[in-house]
Amino acid sequence: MTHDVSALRDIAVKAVTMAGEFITLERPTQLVVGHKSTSTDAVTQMDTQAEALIVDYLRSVRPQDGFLGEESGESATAHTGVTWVIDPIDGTVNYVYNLPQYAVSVAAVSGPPNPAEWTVLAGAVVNPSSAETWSASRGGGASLNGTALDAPQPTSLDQALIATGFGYCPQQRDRQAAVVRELLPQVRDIRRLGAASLDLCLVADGRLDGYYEQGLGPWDFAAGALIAAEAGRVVSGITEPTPSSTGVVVAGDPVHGQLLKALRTLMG
Ligand code: LIP
Repeated sequence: MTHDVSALRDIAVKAVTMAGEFITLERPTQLVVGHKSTSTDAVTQMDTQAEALIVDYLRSVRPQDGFLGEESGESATAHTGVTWVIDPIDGTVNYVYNLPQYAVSVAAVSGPPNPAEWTVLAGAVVNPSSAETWSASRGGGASLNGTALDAPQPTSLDQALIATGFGYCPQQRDRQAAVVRELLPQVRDIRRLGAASLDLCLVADGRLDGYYEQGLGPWDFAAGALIAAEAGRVVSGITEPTPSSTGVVVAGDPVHGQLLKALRTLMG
């Protein structure tokens, strides 16, 4: 089945734009903060309301598609073969603290709704705080606010600015801290910005030289991984060829290979 990836890209841009406006303009004075996997894994009423808004919009324009949302899970069979992968607020902790580094991420994928089997067709990520929207379509390139992305990249890991992130489980964070402690002397510097989709987009547009993380949800990286790939970056897992919850690694060539080798050595 062929898909109009350009049309899907436009829909993804409209979805993130609408939800980005909602979570900023309708932000209540008092956020109701709940928790999911651990006491620090925050979720607010804006996460769930923004996801519902996105699903309502997508259903209005693509009524036969499937959905996989961070907050509502998998719903609706993809009669068209297309599933929308939605993170209504990526960087929820930053959103709760009103730190301007959170995003809305929406991707359209074909095939089974899991990263090991799907093909990402189109995606969009918005940072409403900075009014920046990244988007891409498969084979159609990537852009930031409509300008094509083609940023140069460093050629060695020791000159690379690398971003990463940490999970919500203390035992996982302990292991992740051990890796970043050993990686730090090998790179220019480390950044921990708090939203995977934005980390991926910043690698795509050259404001980061690489990013890796373990323990992400598929909604965290579905759109950003396509945007980075269409911007000419190398996108992979750590132990697996494709991004998954076990790991995501994104950088330009040859830094990607150097970073992946260092991570595999450190993670054993
Ligand atoms: C976040 C990711 C981030 C990771 C955080 C959290 P959320 O997603 O975008 O990269 O380090 O721990 O998982 O929970 O804000 O949607």
